[in-house]
Amino acid sequence: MHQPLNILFLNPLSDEHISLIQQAAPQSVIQTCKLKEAHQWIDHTHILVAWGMMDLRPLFAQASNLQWIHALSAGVEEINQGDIQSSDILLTNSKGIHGIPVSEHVFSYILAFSRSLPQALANQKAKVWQKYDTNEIHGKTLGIVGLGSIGREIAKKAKAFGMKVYAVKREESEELFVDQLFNHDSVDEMLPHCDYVVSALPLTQETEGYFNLERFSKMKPSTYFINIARGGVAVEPDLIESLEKGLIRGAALDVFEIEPLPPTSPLWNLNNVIITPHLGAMSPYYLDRAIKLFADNLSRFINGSEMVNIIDKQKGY
Ligand code: OXD
Repeated sequence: MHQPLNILFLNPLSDEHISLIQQAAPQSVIQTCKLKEAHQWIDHTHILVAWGMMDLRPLFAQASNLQWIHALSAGVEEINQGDIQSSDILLTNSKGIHGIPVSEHVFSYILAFSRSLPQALANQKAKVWQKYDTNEIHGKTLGIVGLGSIGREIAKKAKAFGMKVYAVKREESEELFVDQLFNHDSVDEMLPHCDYVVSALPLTQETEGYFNLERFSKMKPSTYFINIARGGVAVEPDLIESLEKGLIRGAALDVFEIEPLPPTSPLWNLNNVIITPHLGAMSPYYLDRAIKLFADNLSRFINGSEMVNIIDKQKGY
């Protein structure tokens, strides 16, 4: 490929990031801008790098040279819509770089519940010195629904804590850190045994509403539900009802059907819920990892070798 390759980034880049990309593609011209400014550059753009929650459809009619869209996130559900979904433009994501921060985030929730940290913080605020219930996660059962790179990192850490690990995965595989594998047909056999259930599923047509009242009813009244995937994999009114009726003990939620979570949501007022604003994957090292992955795929794109993280746009992951 000899003509300049125009790469448009809808995110700022450091000098180190730019030089990493230029090492992979010395003939590239890199432009960064905000989504609302992208129309100025899009008609000359060959590769567009964006976030999965950006709706790029308004740009698409002008994107006559576009060959590849890369998402800096794992989720691509906003990008993968309408004409973009039906086009033959390549779509890739940043799967594989989330395991460390998301698994640490999950364990911050699990340990917080187990050691009653929400209670500790409430007491501290009120200057109350009073003992409260504490527990151990050693020997408890963790059910991970969706065993990709994030799920596997959660499983590995769970084993280090001495937990029993169950996981739901579409296909059979040899798993080092999982005691028992289930599939989507047998998930309901797993749920009654879990002390913690972590949702790590991508949001697709098949997984939308996966955790509904029926599934929450299968869990124990002492189970904590954790969602670090996408809000849409759980039916939020069903989750709220399960929390209010005590079908489950609590929930830790990083993702919601509507984000930001509206102030009117009953979830804000439930004292058995921990809410974080969709930052499970965030860390000071996120962009470095994402750019490294992109630069590696860019060399593959230029050399015509097999690229990684290509999204099947019909399946959505
Ligand atoms: C992602 C996320 O999709 O962090 O990357 O939610």
